[in-house]
Amino acid sequence: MNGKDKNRKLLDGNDLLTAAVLATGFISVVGLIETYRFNKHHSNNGAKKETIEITPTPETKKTLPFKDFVSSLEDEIKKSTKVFIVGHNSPDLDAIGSAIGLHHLVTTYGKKAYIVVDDDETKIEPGTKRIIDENRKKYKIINKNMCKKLIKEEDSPLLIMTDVNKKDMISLGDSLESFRRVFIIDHHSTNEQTVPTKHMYINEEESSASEIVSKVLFAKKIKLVQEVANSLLAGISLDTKRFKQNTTPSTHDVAEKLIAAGADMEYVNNLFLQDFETHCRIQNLIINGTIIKRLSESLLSPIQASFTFNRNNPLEEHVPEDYAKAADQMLKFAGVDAAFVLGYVEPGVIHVSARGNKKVNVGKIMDAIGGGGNAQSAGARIETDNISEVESQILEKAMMVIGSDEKVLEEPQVVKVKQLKYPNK
Ligand SMILES: [Mn+2]
Repeated sequence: MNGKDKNRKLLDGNDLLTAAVLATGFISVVGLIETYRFNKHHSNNGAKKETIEITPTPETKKTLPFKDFVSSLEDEIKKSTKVFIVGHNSPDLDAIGSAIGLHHLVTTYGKKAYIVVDDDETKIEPGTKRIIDENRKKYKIINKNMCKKLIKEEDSPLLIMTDVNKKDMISLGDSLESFRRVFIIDHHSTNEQTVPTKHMYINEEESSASEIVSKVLFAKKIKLVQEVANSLLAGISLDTKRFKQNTTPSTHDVAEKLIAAGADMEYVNNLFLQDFETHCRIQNLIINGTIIKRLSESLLSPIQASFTFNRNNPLEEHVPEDYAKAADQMLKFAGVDAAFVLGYVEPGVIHVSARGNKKVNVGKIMDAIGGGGNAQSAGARIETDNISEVESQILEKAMMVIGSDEKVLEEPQVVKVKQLKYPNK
């Protein structure tokens, strides 16, 4: 190993890569520093079984036992007239699903609740967008400006953060002092960006924020309505990759109760259908500009990487999620050990999504061009007008990183992907 083998930087979670990473469900592995963990899952009936082991961290990073959290949340809701609920930026089904569940909780106590979503809605995932559109009126989904106006009229509003615990990942990060209290419900690890509050329930053993909120509603024996049950089930489905990972017996128990309360599995499944337009956009990107380059010659097998950008229309802009999805797809092909997809997200700003298998540490490669991430999933954001130059840079760094223990070829061998020709009228 050579001197370039320095420690990789961890992303702090507020850049575009995070948005892309969030969209592809990799949040748990990027830039999150684990500081403490629960010993055991809490039990649903509130029996105080768990012992919480916490490394010396500030007082405010302590998470409350579930039962204590629920009763303090209940007390504070009762004292409030307006409660605001916010999930992470670039909301997904878990952020919005758990927020709708919390809205239902608050209104059950006869209080007003608002869900704050301040994102460009054209960039929100279609399933999440559908839930927002269908529930906007009844569940009072408002933007940050509207929220600020409402806060002004209020003496002591309450804020509940869900599916997020960090200040730089919410739209209200700069308005926290306007709230009397901040509550946090989350299943992600904490770090120095975590909002300091005594009122937090963070359990990384839970599948999702929606699972936690469901347990709060069940603990309070609150009757659900169909759209609440649907939204919560959608959140759990997303974060468990449809019950394929991160599930515990209690996750299935909660899902069963949500279905009994009226959740419609077919409705939830439909939220995951891939949007045809998105599919075409991503295939178009891949078809119009993918080349496969051999990076090194190994005795057993060569290492190859795919490089994708729209070579027919290099200035074309996409949302970062498109690049992330394209890179995920390219890595599924035999003979592709690393995939780099790049393109503009706005004029003069290029986003790179990188994915690697065990042979290629794309985190190191992205680090070398000023980005970051982990070994198998990383990215970068570069201000430039020269996309070909970025591609050459990545190629050069990739060969350097791989070449540290491989014999590097003088000239990379290029395999061109045949372009499809559509008849022009
Ligand atoms: Mn989540």
